[in-house]
Amino acid sequence: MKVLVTGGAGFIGSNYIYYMLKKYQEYKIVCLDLLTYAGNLSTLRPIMNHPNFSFVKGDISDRQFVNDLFEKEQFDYVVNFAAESHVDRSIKDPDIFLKTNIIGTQVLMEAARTHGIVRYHQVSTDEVYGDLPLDRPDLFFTETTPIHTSSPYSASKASADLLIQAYNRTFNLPITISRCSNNYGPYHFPEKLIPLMISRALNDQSLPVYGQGDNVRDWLYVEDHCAAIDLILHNGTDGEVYNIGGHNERTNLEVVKTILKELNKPESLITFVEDRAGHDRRYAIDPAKVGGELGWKPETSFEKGIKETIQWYVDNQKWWEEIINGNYQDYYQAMY
Ligand code: NAD
Ligand code: TDX
Repeated sequence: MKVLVTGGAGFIGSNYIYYMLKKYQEYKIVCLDLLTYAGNLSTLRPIMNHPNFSFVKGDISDRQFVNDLFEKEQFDYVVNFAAESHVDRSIKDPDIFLKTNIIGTQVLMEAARTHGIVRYHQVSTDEVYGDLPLDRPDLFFTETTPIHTSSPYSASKASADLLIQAYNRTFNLPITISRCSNNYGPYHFPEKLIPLMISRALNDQSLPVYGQGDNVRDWLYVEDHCAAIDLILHNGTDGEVYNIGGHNERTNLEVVKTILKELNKPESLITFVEDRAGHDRRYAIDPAKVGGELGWKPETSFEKGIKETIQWYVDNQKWWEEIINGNYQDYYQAMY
């Protein structure tokens, strides 16, 4: 089997490639990544010479390029992680989100339709459902929760999901979609909450918490997400959406305090800053479908996962320092 993994130089895509190479010794994995600010080849360095792995630099929204790649490689599976993924950037500069997340997805599906494929899997997000109130802990996102997006990022991901469902219905393209909650773990780009707070705390810098820090996210260790995608790719039902989450809700302030405690740093580093525009209050996934139909359940508790993640950032300081000292720094200065 030959699998195209797009966005594999990013956070979840790279973890997925490591997961797949370990699990399926007979699979060929081709990573297609544009290496935007968020893509980092050093993440894939240990497998660059792996006999079952190859890397191609390119843009998923480049029709000719993608078509030529499909023609040459004859993929069995496509797993699309490639995206502009940061909500704050989508508020500042939405255009690229439409190009990559919507057009890029359509270009991949067109190529899959033209060349034939066993399955196209879209890595989507719980953000397509909007948010839940803070005072209704009994409510969860299910696969039938209406799409109700808040940010240009989530609207672009929802648009892609709708296009994929249209390609399934109209062209019989074999697809599945997964909508996962917030991931954390190794190789997470240090603009997102958990790696940002760990890297800044290690440097004794202030930790910018939006609003009052009471927004709630449902955190899942990245390897558990990878395992769920693998199950859906191979055993999921054509045309179906699967929610993925581990019932692990925390306020942002709780997460930041956990990181500070683990690193033995003072809570005085916390700085409350202006809230994110349109800030979603609470995400919470009901994972009953993927659990019931495919037998998936998360393996890593938050207590274990966050400890290991913090240790990874302590042990791999060079990885994130290179990012922070590079182009990312200009963006970071403009934001705060
Ligand atoms: P990331 O930003 O870390 O990685 C995105 C990768 O896509 C990067 O390597 C980047 O270079 C690449 N890319 C961007 N534009 C491209 C283009 N035009 N062509 C080819 N490659 C391109 O993102 P992530 O956090 O790993 O998220 C991966 C996917 O999972 C995204 O689709 C995101 O919407 C989804 N998702 C993320 C989370 C989360 O918590 N991080 C949760 C649910 C779903
Ligand atoms: O500096 C910060 N301070 C802060 O309080 C940052 C970067 C974030 N936050 C808050 C905003 C959110 O409530 O922390 C929470 C998490 O923020 P992000 O890490 O930006 O993630 P989120 O907006 O929840 O989106 C993430 O989960 C869903 C991913 O980035 C998306 O790609 C995924 O689809």
